[in-house]
Amino acid sequence: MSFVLRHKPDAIGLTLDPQGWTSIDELIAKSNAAGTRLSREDLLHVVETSDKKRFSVSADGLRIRAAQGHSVAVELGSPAQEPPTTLYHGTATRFVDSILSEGLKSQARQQVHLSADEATARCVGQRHGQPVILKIEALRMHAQGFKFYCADNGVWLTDQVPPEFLTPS
Ligand code: HQG
Repeated sequence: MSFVLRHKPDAIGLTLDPQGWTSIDELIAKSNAAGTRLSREDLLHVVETSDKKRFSVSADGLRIRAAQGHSVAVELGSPAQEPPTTLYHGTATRFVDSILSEGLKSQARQQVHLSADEATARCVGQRHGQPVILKIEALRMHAQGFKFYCADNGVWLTDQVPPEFLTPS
């Protein structure tokens, strides 16, 4: 579901609307047609048990989208918000020199992903290797005009973090 809803909807002939939503019935039908068995119960089970609440279902129960993490262009539609004073980014030791010199970039995703707490950032960083937590002066960035968005699941998103707002913790 992450692969299709974040990165490659066309792999099963699916289209996402500009906000990343797609029909649940269509996702199920196209997934099964492409050889990955998926029932409505399976889908709802994934939505309910995803540890990071990766997927949102629309209020009418008809549509689904990934809450964040997209590499395809989507406008999640949440308004820019004032962030907490500090946000955190978990990465791996081998990326730190580059990040401290050129800042945090969104790489293959649409935006840089930031966590509200250090424990979550550590989990994110561990996916890449020996984790390092970077502290981001988010409120100071906001005061200087950088925009922050909070995804449906509480992950904070911004376009980039210049090095002057970053410190290793
Ligand atoms: C690094 C997961 C060198 C960045 C997580 C990261 C998150 C740089 C990697 C979500 C750099 C990109 C996103 C620079 C950034 N030089 N390296 N200038 N700027 N990087 O996977 O934040 O489990 O695209 O530090 O929990 O790790 O999939 O981003 O290490 O919420 O739901 O480039 O994905 O969620 O890696 O993870 P990613 P991320 P899910």
